[in-house]
Amino acid sequence: PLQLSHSDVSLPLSAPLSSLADHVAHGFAQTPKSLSSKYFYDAAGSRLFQQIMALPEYYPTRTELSIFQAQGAAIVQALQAGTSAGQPLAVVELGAGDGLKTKILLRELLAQSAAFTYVPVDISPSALEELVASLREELPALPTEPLAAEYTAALTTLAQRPGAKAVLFLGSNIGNFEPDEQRNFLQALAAPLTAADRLLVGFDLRKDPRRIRAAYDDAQGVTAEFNLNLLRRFNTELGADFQLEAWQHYPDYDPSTGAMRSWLVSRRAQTVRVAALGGQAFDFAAWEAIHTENSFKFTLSQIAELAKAAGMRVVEVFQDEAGDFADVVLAR
Ligand code: AVI
Repeated sequence: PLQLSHSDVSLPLSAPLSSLADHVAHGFAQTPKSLSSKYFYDAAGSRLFQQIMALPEYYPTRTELSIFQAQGAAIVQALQAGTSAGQPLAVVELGAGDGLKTKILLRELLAQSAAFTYVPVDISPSALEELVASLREELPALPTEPLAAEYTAALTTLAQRPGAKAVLFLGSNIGNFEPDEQRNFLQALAAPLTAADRLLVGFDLRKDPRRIRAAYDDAQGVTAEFNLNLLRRFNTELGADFQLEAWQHYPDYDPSTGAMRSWLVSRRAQTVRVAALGGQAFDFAAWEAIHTENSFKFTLSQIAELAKAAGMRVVEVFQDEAGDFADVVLAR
């Protein structure tokens, strides 16, 4: 396999990330033009997302953190409830990022003297390298097997790995999928699990629509930079000639469906060429919008329905006092 190395950390890359150029050609052929939010996370995008998580408007990260701080012991117990004492556990986390919240659960697992291996999976090799380096400092006794890969590769890892598993899918990452993709993905996640295994999924809940919208339209403009970074990435990696000042970040929340969507809006009529696609030209009308991200918000009954549709049951729901966010333990 490919090896990425950075200081003393080297990570196996399970497969090359699917081609960015193909994705752009395909996405710009759609109506409306549409790109996958998974491409936000190059090194600069991962850093911007870390800044977003610390913004005053962006409540999900600190709310989930507060749930783990207040109820971490109970969450960790619920994750191990199906396994017999002493049985080694693999804690597989999809989209681990900087692992800030997860470290609370990992410390709790270590304190409960569980024998376990942490398998963080992330699309961003740079974010994962930082996570592994920080774990070596902070939790040196913890066996860690990082995987720089997309979620689908994580499913293969899950299927191939024997023994008890706890799968973490935190931060409302699930909201970045369309509803049918949410169900299909949960179903695929459940398939390699046994009745003893547990899945912990973080869901951002419906709330004051203005608070939700503000979380994606912060006053400092970090989220705008994060969205625009996608175009910057195309310029650097694909030799595209996007003029960043000709684009505007536009977030839009629909309280009737819980769909928080982000767009990049063209401020004028313009043509963009992409060298990696043989200089192919793409026309954008004035105020035409490219869809770049979904961040769905959920109700508790929607979560129960989603679990059921994916062939899983809700074992326990952990929430903050205000009911802003839910961490839900699921089992087959
Ligand atoms: C990673 N994901 C759950 C974040 C979200 O809230 O959808 C990404 C994000 N996009 C803009 N702000 C944060």
